[in-house]
Amino acid sequence: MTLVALLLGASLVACSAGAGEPAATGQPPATSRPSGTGGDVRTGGPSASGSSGVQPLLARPFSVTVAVALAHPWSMTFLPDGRALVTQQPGTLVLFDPATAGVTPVPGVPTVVYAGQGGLGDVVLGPTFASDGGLYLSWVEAGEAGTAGAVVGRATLRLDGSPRLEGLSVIWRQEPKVSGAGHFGHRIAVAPDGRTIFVTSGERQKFDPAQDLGNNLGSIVRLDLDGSPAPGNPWADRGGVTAQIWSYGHRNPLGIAFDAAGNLWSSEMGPQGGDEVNLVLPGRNYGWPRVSNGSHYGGADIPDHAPGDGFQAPSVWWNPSISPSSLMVYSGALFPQWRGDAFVGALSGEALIRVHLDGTTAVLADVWKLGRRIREVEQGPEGSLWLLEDGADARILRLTPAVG
Ligand SMILES: [Ca+2]
Ligand SMILES: [Ca+2]
Repeated sequence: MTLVALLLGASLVACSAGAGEPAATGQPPATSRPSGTGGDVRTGGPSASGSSGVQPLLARPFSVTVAVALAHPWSMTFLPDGRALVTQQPGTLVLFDPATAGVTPVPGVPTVVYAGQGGLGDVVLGPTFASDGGLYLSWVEAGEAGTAGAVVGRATLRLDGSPRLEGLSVIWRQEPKVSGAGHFGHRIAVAPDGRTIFVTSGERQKFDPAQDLGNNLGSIVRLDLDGSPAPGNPWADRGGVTAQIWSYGHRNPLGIAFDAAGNLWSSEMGPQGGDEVNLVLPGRNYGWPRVSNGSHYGGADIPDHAPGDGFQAPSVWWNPSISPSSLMVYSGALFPQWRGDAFVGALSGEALIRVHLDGTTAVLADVWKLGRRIREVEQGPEGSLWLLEDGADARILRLTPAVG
């Protein structure tokens, strides 16, 4: 690709997405070096050393098209027919057709607690969706005396006649329900063998529950498709919610995805300067709130991860924070150079971030500043990248290779 083509690609981006940068902000040309945003972003851990191998690019290698405006989108998943389901945090599920930009409400969703970080959350297709229409949704449910907690439900999507959900039933709950409206986590990943699902469960801004195996806050759980604890979990013999837990010591894991080799990765919203990408391994303690490469808001110290401390260190971390909202692993054809890599959406970082995955090693590779808070990254059927912006004036963006 020539320099002219790269610059042309960049100008197309600015026009179509209205992002207004890089030229308007005076920032260095779009794509970052491996060190991220000019050295402010640190990556770490033994696995992240000797990163690079990634050439600096002069412009973004993608063009951005605004597919549709949609308020408060939280999660998106494509159907086999090319349409996509999108959740809206206040409690609406819609069927979006990229061919027409049409948005159709899908009734049958639950009543949700829409407050703070809570509302309607993730939507993912079940392993047998093609034959039975089964899918999983997550949302925040009210408890007694003003408490709340995330739940996961299973339902059937019916596309004969008007699209609708049928047979919604709750299969998993955060326990206990507590006060507050933050750190629900509640993203879902179906295991590659189609026999279990993994759910991220934030620590609800309560800190110590993340170190307590007697609840399922601050953990990643592994469940059978019906929501019961999956056989073979690390603490299966303890029963109760403990039998659900796959890993713990998590703060607010908002992204989770498998790579093609079956490794499980998550992105986690850390405290001040402690955002993470983690390789998720069974029985491991990821350290929150005992250790973090960041500190408490306001600056109070938290010991950093250190070798031999008994806690699983992150594969990649950010200081200052970028607020990772989601994580997906790319497997498409349109960007063959990125196949097998993870993409992270950044809220406060207002960026799309590529993390290069090589086996069980992860290295920060690209940070593309977009000037908008990014709520989720998803892959389209033909291999395009799709972004959900965050907030009331959000848009759904489609990324395709830059012209040239
Ligand atoms: Ca999704
Ligand atoms: Ca620290």
